Amino acid sequence: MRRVRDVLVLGVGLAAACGPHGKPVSTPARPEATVPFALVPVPAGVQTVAGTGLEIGPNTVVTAPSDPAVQRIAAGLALLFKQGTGIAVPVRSGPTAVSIALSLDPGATYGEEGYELATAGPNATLKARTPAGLFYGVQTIRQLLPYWSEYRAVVFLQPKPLTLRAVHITDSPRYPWRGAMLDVARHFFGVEDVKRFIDLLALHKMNRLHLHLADDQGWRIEIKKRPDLTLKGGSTQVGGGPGGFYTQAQFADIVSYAGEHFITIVPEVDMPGHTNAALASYPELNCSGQSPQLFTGIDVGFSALCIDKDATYRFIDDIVGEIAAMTPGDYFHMGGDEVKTLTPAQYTAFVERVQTIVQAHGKRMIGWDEIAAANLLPSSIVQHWRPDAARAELARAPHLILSPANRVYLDMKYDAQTMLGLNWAALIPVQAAYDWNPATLLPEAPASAILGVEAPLWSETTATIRDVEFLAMPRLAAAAELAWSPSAQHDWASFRSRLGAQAPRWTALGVNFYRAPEIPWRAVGNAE
Ligand code: TNX
Repeated sequence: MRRVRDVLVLGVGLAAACGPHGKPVSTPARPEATVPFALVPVPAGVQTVAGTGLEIGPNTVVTAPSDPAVQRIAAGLALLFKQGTGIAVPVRSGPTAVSIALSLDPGATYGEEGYELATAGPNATLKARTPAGLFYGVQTIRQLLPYWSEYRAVVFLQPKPLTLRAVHITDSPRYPWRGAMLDVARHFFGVEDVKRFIDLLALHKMNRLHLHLADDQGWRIEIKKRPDLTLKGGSTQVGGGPGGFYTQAQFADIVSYAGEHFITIVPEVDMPGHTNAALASYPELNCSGQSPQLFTGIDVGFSALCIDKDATYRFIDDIVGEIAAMTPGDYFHMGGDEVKTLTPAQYTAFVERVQTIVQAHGKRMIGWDEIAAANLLPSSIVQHWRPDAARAELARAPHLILSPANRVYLDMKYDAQTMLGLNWAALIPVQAAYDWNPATLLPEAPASAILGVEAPLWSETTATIRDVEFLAMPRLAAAAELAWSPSAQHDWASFRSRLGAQAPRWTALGVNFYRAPEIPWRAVGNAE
């Protein structure tokens, strides 16, 4: 897949001899399955517009204000033009006669992350309140361009002219939290794999990547004060492979790549359970003072930090401190799930103590929904995952991320025949992943508490990023649409048609997606 710098923006340009100005011809209440373009997630407002669209040609210019973040997006757009056409499209900061103009309008009425895109011509405009909004507008442009422009060597293939369809879109997200989680602990995925996953999130306007950095089978992030965590605890994985870990420099690379895609990294170190790798690395974290063996199976619930020892809280302070310093985002995820070795009172006391440590390092604490039993700070966030979690507790949570395991766990099998994946929560075909409403999932919880949707991918059964893609795609796109698109646009018939139209692009990008039988996948040869 093309990397960020190449894909920040796929652009719009305009040849001098572009067709007549388009006029809006319809304002459908919801996009029809037959619309000539297929966007996922569907924008909040789309007008189809008459006209031939904008052809990228020798006169095409990108204009953008001098704000460095916007210039970077504009340069990415220009680069993509070059890759799709061979034409070196210049970026200028002033107005020009023939252009696609990126601009910031802090007073615009659409939200923080919204944008407005008009491509009817003769010039195209992309406006947003923030650089993030421009970035999302560019993702829309990318999906409007022909799929073949995603091929690396396309300029040598004598393609048809690169044309952007005529549309007028005003768009903004339904929720501020649009996330996915990748478990890099059960199987380790290197920096390039994580970047590839980030590319998929960005294409779907997602803005959070939660990394599950430690579990029984491995510790994946370098902590300078505790070198054995990675030397020993990082040395294996499920099935006994070599494991691995991110050095702090590599982690910084991931954080910065994510940031270029307007994605916040949410680091998780699961505790007090799911800690065998740490317990195996440092004997003093065990109540017995003795380390267990490294673990390469897939059982859960057997390990726990010794909650009565000061050494445990010094350890937590060290790792939260270093990880907080490495992550510009507001969050630290302390896990807190599936603890089978503590009484409820011991468990809540532990969560509250960790919460104080996280707060002292300037971060908001997140935890899996078991933490809802504790006294939480107003800033803390509960990640709902168990379909049968206590509703009254969840209703009291200060903030909620919705990850119901029977809907958005990307590691669940699609159906009984799926080779990869687990099935403890459900079999999740694409329609089940799509057809639920985040606003009504927890009727007891106030709407204002719902931050959004996150789709976790646990990696017990995924050994390579290709395996990850097989389980994530296309259900990641379903989660993205639930988190981005307004509920009034929610429509399975429309979604399955738009999803099917992504097949040629995903194929060009080399995405190992599952060709779910209920989706009308469009054949590559007959796409555009
Ligand atoms: C439950 S979800 C877990 C994980 C497993 C996952 C497998 C959660 C908070 N805990 O430890 O990997 O099931 O689906």
